[in-house]
Amino acid sequence: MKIADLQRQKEGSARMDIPDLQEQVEEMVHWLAVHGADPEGGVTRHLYTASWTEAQQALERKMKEWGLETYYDEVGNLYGRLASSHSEAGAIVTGSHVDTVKCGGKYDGAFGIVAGLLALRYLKETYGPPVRNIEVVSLCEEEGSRFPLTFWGSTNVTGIAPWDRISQIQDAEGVPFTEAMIEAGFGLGRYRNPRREDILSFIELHIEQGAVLERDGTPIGIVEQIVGQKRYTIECTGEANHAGTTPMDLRKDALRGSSQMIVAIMESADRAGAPLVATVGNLKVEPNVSNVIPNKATFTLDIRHPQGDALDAFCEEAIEACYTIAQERGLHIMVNKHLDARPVEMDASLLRRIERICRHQDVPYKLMPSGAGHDAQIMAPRYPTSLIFVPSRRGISHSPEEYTSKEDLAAGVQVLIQLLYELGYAKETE
Ligand code: HGY
Ligand code: MN
Ligand code: MN
Repeated sequence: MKIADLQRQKEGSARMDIPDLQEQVEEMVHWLAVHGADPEGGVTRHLYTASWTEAQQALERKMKEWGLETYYDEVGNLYGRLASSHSEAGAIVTGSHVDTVKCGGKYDGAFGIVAGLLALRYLKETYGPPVRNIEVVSLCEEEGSRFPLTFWGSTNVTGIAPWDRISQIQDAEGVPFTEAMIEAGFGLGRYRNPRREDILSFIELHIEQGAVLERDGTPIGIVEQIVGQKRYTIECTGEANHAGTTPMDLRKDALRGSSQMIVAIMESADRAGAPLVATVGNLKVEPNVSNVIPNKATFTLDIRHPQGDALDAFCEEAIEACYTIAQERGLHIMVNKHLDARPVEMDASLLRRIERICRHQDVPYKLMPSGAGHDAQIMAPRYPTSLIFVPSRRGISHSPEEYTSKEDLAAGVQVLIQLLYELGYAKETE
């Protein structure tokens, strides 16, 4: 062990001296972003697509190059393991999701994976085999951007994935989920069962995707709680007809009905006020022709709130309003709920440990909630879990404008390294 590190250990955990860490992190983020670079800007790396496969394969090569054991599970989660000297030891896992939204940023998900890679390389080179296995995971899917299904990676790790639903879902081009999974080489029984019973802690390092840390000039956010979120797809069916010859009172206009539903939900969200948020991110109109009254309109609904009962009450009222409007307008609606992620607290003792590390490293931090959903909220009910934020410039995310400075990226990696060191190498962790 390097003298400097012995010294560091004695005084408590100051920052590790890792030459050009800032440049390494920034380089790795750009290196991964190449896979899925979208001509329209940003990164589009959807589950089981070619760019997704390229990214996983590039990460696997990097993990091997840095001396980690690598393996996939049956749905395409990719792990790099720094093996313990005690084979029966459990695993400290860090990482995030490799998929992105359409024309997303370089950092969302990806930063947590490359940070984990850099942390494991440093720990391996500096301390050798840990007491407990330490792993970095590139989770296959979190965003729900290609298929109406989210957290596919982490829900498989925790054993709650909706396998009963996947045979009925397809992407916007009509590609069935199962076909896409098999095409990417998964779901064929070739890899290990994704369910993990041996995870001792899950640590996710992620960009904030909000403007609080930047506004406060604070480099590290330690998340106390992640909001609950529900996602629906609402399909309205009316009657196609001639735009010129159909009197207004004889129409079954699916787009007019949907628009009324969307306005009703948004006005109800305005009345509910913060911290509730409601978003309609996708609206599809059929036949989508200027002189035909739409016979079908399908829209998505994303509702979030830190309290479970408030979230449930708002959603119940919103869906009720949709049925009432449909009835008034002679429309038929189908409501498909495809996500119900409960609000979840992060692990208190990990949170205290991260506070201590920030104080020792003399890095300002802020305890805060997360308005964005994360794999950590799926892991938290099953394993001690923590979520650590670094600032997002102007709070922008899910956009090519997403950016975090290399100084802030490196500060996050420093905290992660120390946390993994304490959890993975200390003889006893409290
Ligand atoms: O939508 C979210 O909250 C996350 O970025 N997937
Ligand atoms: Mn994310
Ligand atoms: Mn995201």
